[in-house]
Amino acid sequence: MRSYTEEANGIFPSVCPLDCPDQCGLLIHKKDGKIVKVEGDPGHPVTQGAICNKVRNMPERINDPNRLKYPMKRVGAKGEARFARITWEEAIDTISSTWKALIAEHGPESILPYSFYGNMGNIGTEGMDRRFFNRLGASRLERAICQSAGTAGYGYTMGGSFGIDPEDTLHSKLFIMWGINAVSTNMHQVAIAEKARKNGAKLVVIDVHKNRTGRWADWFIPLRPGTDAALALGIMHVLFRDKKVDEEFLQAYTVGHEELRAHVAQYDPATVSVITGVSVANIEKLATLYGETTPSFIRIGNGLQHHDNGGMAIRTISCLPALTGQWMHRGGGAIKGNSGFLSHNEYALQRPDLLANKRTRQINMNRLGDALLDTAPPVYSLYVYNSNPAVVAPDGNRVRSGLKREDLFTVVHDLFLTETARYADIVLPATSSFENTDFYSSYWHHFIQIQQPVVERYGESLPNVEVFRRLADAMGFEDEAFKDTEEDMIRQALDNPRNPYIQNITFEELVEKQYVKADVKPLFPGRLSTPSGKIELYSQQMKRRGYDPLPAFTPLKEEGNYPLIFIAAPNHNFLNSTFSNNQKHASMEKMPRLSISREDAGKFGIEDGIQVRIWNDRGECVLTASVGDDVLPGVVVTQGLWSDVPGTKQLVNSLTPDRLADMGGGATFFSGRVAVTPV
Ligand SMILES: Nc1nc2c(c(=O)[nH]1)N[C@H]1C(S)=C(S)[C@@H](COP(=O)(O)OP(=O)(O)OC[C@H]3O[C@@H](n4cnc5c(=O)[nH]c(N)nc54)[C@H](O)[C@@H]3O)O[C@H]1N2
Ligand SMILES: Nc1nc2c(c(=O)[nH]1)N[C@H]1C(S)=C(S)[C@@H](COP(=O)(O)OP(=O)(O)OC[C@H]3O[C@@H](n4cnc5c(=O)[nH]c(N)nc54)[C@H](O)[C@@H]3O)O[C@H]1N2
Ligand code: SF4
Ligand SMILES: [Mo]
Repeated sequence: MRSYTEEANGIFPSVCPLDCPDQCGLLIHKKDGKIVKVEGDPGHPVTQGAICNKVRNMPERINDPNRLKYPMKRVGAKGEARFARITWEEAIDTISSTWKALIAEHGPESILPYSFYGNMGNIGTEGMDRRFFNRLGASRLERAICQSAGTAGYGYTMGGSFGIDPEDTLHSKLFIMWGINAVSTNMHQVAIAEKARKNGAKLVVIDVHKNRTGRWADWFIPLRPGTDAALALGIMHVLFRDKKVDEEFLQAYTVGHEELRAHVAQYDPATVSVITGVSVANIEKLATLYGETTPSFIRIGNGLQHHDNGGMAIRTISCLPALTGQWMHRGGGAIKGNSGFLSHNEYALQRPDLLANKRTRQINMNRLGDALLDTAPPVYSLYVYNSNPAVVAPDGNRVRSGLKREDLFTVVHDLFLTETARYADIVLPATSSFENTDFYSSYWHHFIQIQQPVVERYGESLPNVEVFRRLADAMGFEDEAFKDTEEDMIRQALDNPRNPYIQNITFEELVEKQYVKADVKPLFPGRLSTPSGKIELYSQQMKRRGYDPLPAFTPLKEEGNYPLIFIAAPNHNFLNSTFSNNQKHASMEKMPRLSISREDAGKFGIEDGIQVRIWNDRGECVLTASVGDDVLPGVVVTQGLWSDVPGTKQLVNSLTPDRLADMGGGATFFSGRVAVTPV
C-alpha cells in the first residue's frame, strides 16, 4: 500500500468527511507536507469534480493555528476556558482513574458518551468508540438529533432507507424538492436536476422559506410549517378523485390502497388549503402536474421532519410515488435517505456483545439538558466527540447550565476549542479526517469510499479510534476487539452477509479504486423489507405501536402565547456548527439574519436591517431583521449555527424546544414559537 504521508508533495485522493449527503470525492494537494488546496475529484462518477465553497476553503480549517495541538486540563472555573497543557499519559490517566472511581461509587451508567457525525468515517464514529462504551457499560446515547423521525416514518412505508439511485434522476421529468434546501445541502442533486431541466424537467420546491433553493425553482410553493402531511393528503385526494392513480401498481405492490382511498376523501383541496396556506388552485395544479408526469422524483429533506409531526409527515409524503406507480420508471420515485443500500456489518464493528447489561439505560441526545440537570440517577461524566452540543443541541440554555455543573466530569475530544470544549475538564486534540484511515458510506449516492492518511497528525492530535484504544488499555479491557487495526475494522465492517448490495466491495478494491459503487438494483419489481414485503399505505405495525395506521395530519403543538413559529435551519457556508469558527466562512455568510414577512414586521414595529430581540420561555437571541417576502406571516426563519462570539446573542438553539417528535425520538428544532421586538 502506498503511503501518502511519506510524500511531501503531490495530489492525493480523498473523500469529504462532512455530514453531507453528497460525500464528494476529493483531491488533496500537498506542498512541503501541508495541505494547500482541496478540489473535487473529477473521476468520481456522481460528484464529478464539483465541490462546495466551504470545503474548497477547507485548508483554512485544517491549517488553522487555533487547532488544538495537545491535551489540556481545566485550571479555571467551569466554562471559563482556562486550560493548562498536559501529556497524553496524564490525560488518559485522569480520565480512566476518574471513571474507575465513578463506576465504583455510582455504576457505569453515570458516564454518558455524546457524539454525532462531525466526521462521517464509519470506524471513527461507530466503531472503536461503540466497542469501548459497550464494554464500559456506559449509558447508551440515542443518536436522534438528525434524521431519526423521518427515517422511522419512511421506514414504515418503504421498509428502510431505500430510495432510487440519484444518478437515475437524470431521467426525471419533475423534481419536487420537499423540505430540503438542496442548493446548500445537496448540491449534486441540484446539478443533476439542472441537466434534467435542459431536457425539459420542471423543478418544484415546497418549503417555508424562499431560500437559495426556493429561488432556483421553476415553481416555489410556500406553506405553513408542519402542514406538509396535509398537502400530501390533498394531492392524494386529487389523484384518486381524478383517476390518476396506477391501479395495477397499487394492486401488485402496495397494501391498504382501498383504505387510503376512503381516508383521503376528507382532504379535499378546500380543506387542505385552510390548513396549509396553499391556494386551492395551486393544490389542484400541483396534484395534476404530479399525476401527469412520469418519471417524477421527490427529494424528501430533513427540514420537515424536525417538527412535532415530522415522522408522520415523511411517512405520508413517501406514499405518493406509489400512487402513480413512479417506482417502476427509471428516475421515478423518491429519496429520503439511501443508507440501507450501503449498510455494513454493525455487529462486527460495534460489538454490542461487549455490553454486559442489556438493559443499560438509553438517553436521547435531544434531551441533553434534562440528562445533565434532571435525570436520576445522575450523569457524573460526559465524553463528547464528533459533536458540539453547546451550540447544536436544542434548549441550549439548559444544556449549558448542565455543562456548568461542578460535579460533572467532562471530556471533549475535538479539533478546536469549541463552545462545548470550553466547559471541559479535559480537552483532547483530534486529528482531521485527512490524517486518518477510515471508510465512508454516502447516505444519498451508492458509493463507498476510503480515506488513507494524506498528512501527518497535527501536533499531538489523535484519531478517535486511537484514543479509545488507549482508554481501553487504561481501563484494563483485554478484549481482542481493542487491538484491531483500522484495516481489520474496515474488513470486518465490509463483511456483511446480510447486505447483498455490497458483496462486491472489498478493502483491496477500495484501496485500489478509492470509490466503489454498490451492486444496487431498482426496488421494483421486487419485495421490500416491510412486514408485507410491499409498500405499506396502511401499516399494521404502526397500528400496533399506537400510531394512525394510515398517513395522517396532526397540527404542531401550541406553545404559550408566542405568535411566530421559529425555524433555525442550516446555512450555506457552515456545516452545522463546523466552519462557524472560521473567519473565511463566517465572512462569506456575513451575519445571522431573521427573515420576517412585511405583515409581521409592520405588526411588531420592525424595519429591515435593524437588530431584533427574539425570545420565548427558553431564552433569547439578537439577530438582524430581514423584512420581505421570503416567509409567510406567522413564520420567522434564521439560518446557521453561529458560534458564541462574546458580545453577541446568536445561539439560536437557546430558543428551540427539546421535546421529541412523533417518531424515532427525533428532534423538533423547527416547531418552537417566539416573539420578536426591536432591540
Ligand atoms: N451547507 C450545509 N450543508 C449541510 C448542512 C449544513 O449545515 N450546511 N448540514 C448537513 C446535515 S447534518 C443535514 S441533516 C442536512 C440538512 O439539510 P436539509 O435536508 O436541506 O434540511 P434543513 O436544511 O434542515 O431543512 C430544509 C428546509 O426545510 C425547510 N422547512 C422547515 N420546516 C419546514 C416545514 O414544515 N415544511 C417544509 N416543507 N419545509 C420546512 C427549511 O426552511 C429548509 O429550507 O444538510 C447537510 N448539509
Ligand atoms: N437549530 C438547529 N440546530 C440543529 C440543526 C438545525 O437544523 N437547526 N441541525 C441538527 C442536525 S441535523 C445535526 S446532524 C446536528 C449536528 O451537530 P454536530 O454533530 O455537533 O455537528 P457540528 O456542529 O458539525 O460539530 C461536529 C464537531 O465534531 C468535530 N470533529 C470533526 N471531526 C472529528 C473527529 O474526527 N474526531 C472528533 N473527536 N471530533 C471531530 C468538529 O470539529 C465539530 O466541532 O445539529 C443539529 N442542530
Ligand atoms: S460538504 Fe458536501 S458538497 Fe461540500 S465537499 Fe463535502 S460532500 Fe461535497
Ligand atoms: Mo443532520
